[in-house]
Amino acid sequence: MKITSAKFVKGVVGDDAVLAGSLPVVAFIGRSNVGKSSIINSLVNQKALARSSSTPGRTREINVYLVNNSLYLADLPGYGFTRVSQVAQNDLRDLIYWYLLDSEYKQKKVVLIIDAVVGPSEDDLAMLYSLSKAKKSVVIVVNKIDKLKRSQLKEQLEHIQSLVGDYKIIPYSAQEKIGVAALAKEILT
Ligand SMILES: Nc1nc2c(ncn2[C@@H]2O[C@H](COP(=O)(O)OP(=O)(O)OP(=O)(O)O)[C@@H](O)[C@H]2O)c(=O)[nH]1
Ligand SMILES: [Mg+2]
Repeated sequence: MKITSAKFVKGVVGDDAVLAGSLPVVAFIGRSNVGKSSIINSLVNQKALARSSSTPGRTREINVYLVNNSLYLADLPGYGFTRVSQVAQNDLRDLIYWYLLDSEYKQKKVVLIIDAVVGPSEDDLAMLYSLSKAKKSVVIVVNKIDKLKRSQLKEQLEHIQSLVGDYKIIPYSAQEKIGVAALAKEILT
């Protein structure tokens, strides 16, 4: 199956009918600047559907996109960005944790994105632990693999796999469009 249409629906900061289950939702989470928005753009093959910015921490809402008139993609704010105020960071964390863990909303899949160069941060591992406790269906995308040499990449993927356990890992580059078909298959089927 392919993504043939995609459009922005709305930005959400709390309870909203769009999240409530009329269509399945795939959520994208990860550190600020890890490439969540770029990955959505690469998946839907549009340059700027999801706002990607050089100003990390700017996304303060859950941005919801409709693909193929049958599935929502939810672009969540990033966590762990230290240059926004502590209060703002806490607000973002509350929104993320509320939507994924405390609310009644279901996700078809949660795509946890990890930076290929940095590897899993403490925040990433804490998030993964919470998601696994909540029995969410998680797939891990390791983004920005274009920044690593082939030999480094192999080593880093093994390292990441050893830290995340049995979860499936998809090596990815939103920039070079590597891994797009694998991720599309994972979230569409
Ligand atoms: N080299 C490389 N850079 C990338 C890749 N994906 C994203 N970037 C860059 O990383 C930066 C952040 O990308 P975004 O997609 O805005 O990241 P985000 O996770 O949505 O960021 P926030 O919304 O601020 O949390 C941008 O400068 C992108 O161009 C990739 O695969 N390779
Ligand atoms: Mg973003």
